Amino acid sequence: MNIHIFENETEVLVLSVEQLQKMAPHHFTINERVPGIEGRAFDLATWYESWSKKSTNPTHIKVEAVDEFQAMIPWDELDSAAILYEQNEKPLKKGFPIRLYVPDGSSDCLNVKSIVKIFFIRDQSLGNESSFGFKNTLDVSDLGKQYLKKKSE
Ligand SMILES: Nc1nc2c(c(=O)[nH]1)N[C@H]1C(S)=C(S)[C@@H](COP(=O)(O)O)O[C@H]1N2
Ligand SMILES: [Mo]
Repeated sequence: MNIHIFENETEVLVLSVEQLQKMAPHHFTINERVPGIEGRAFDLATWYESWSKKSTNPTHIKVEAVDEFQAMIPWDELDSAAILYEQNEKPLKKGFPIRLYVPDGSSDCLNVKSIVKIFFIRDQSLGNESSFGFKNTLDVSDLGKQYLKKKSE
């Protein structure tokens, strides 16, 4: 199962889990950031920075899962965000192909399992609140809700 990477709404990369994690400069065991969870993870922000070579950061990321659960998260909440990709040296049993953890996030609900799309978004108007939920039925931030609705029309 591949991971699709977008800049705003433009698909720019399609990667296997192996390709994705090999690009990442900073790996660690996830329990350094999320006590009680085991496995190997990489830092999301430095993955983006080392790949994109852009001088400024996105304003938000949006992640979308196989089951159409999604989350939109302001960049400022992602300081310790990590992508879990391996447990016991094997692919994830729960959350395959990859799972996001957002230790500085506003809710555990942002720890999206089974991510297949990551959007790096530059749009200040999306505001400072994170949002999550199933596609088209988001229940947290009105701004995020409007944005996702607009994009799905
Ligand atoms: N793909 C996907 N990820 C998801 C969800 C979901 O329904 N689908 N639920 C979220 C919510 S609301 C919570 S509280 C956590 C629960 O994580 P857990 O299954 O490890 O307890 O996963 C989040 N990640
Ligand atoms: Mo949740």
